[in-house]
Amino acid sequence: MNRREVLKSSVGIGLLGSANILTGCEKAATKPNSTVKAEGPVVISTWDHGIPANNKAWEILSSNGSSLNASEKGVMVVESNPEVRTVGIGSRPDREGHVTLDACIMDGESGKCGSVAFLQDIENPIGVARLVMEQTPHAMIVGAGAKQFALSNGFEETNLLTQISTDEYNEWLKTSEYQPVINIENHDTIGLLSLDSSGNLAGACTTSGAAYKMHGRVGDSPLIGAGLFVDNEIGGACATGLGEAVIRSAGSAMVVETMRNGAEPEKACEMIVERIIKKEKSIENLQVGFLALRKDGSFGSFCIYQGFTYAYKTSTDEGLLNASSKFEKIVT
Ligand code: SD4
Repeated sequence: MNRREVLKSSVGIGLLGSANILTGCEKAATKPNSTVKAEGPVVISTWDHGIPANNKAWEILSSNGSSLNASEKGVMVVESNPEVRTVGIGSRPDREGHVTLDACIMDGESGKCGSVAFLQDIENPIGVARLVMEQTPHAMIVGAGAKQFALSNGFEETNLLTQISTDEYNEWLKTSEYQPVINIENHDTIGLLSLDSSGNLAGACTTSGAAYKMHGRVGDSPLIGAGLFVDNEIGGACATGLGEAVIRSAGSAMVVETMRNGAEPEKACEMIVERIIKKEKSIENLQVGFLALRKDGSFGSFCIYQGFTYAYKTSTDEGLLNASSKFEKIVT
């Protein structure tokens, strides 16, 4: 396919700092103030598949459950859906044909976190990450050790490679080109942040990472501070997009620190996106987006290229937002 990408700065045309509310497929008006104020329990999560994740999380939050449970169970819905091709079962494999998963969870109340990376044959890596947090003295377990830990704790060995992924992989092998296309799939990593009725924050992040990545590659999503960070005093943040750039910037931790220094959630996301743009040599094929949820329930998001969506749910409202972006991206 011959795709030419034309980047157009949106700053001059008033899109910077704005979030479009989408309901279903319908676009609503541009919001004048991009950080959304909300009270009481709140859940936000990345991409369109954030909607079912939020619905599950909301069942827990609305019955005074913990943000930790809400975050874990919310993203599990997406991990267990084989139609989501970038998280859990049904994911695209690496270039050697193996589905390998990364996930982490962080609990604001205890300040603890748990993570797994390069985990194979386990449908719900987020559940394993939670067990790492709660039942081991460690914060992160990877590869065969993580699988062994999961199996010994009752997780079942599951073939995560579906027929459609196998067929696509065989097609991919004909060229073996590794060129991730920004936003094309629109159903990426799920990062979810929640605030419960007790005022505690938690977050979870889970992914199969980049399709056709090198065997053994680990992205930002299982790395506390990169793909996810939660500080119960301030707020939480999570990331989606090219993990290598998020790792290089310690992205989510920096978003939280920027909120600590007084920035509103969306502004904090924007400042770290700007830092990444400045640092990276080329941003032509680089998408990074952050979500941030502050302790007071306000939230926001910012990404490099238009097209990153996120879902939110509060006691008064819910929907899908188009994250504010630095650039409009036109694919011709
Ligand atoms: C990774 N950040 O492994 C993940 C993938 C992702 O949008 O979120 N893509 O790099």
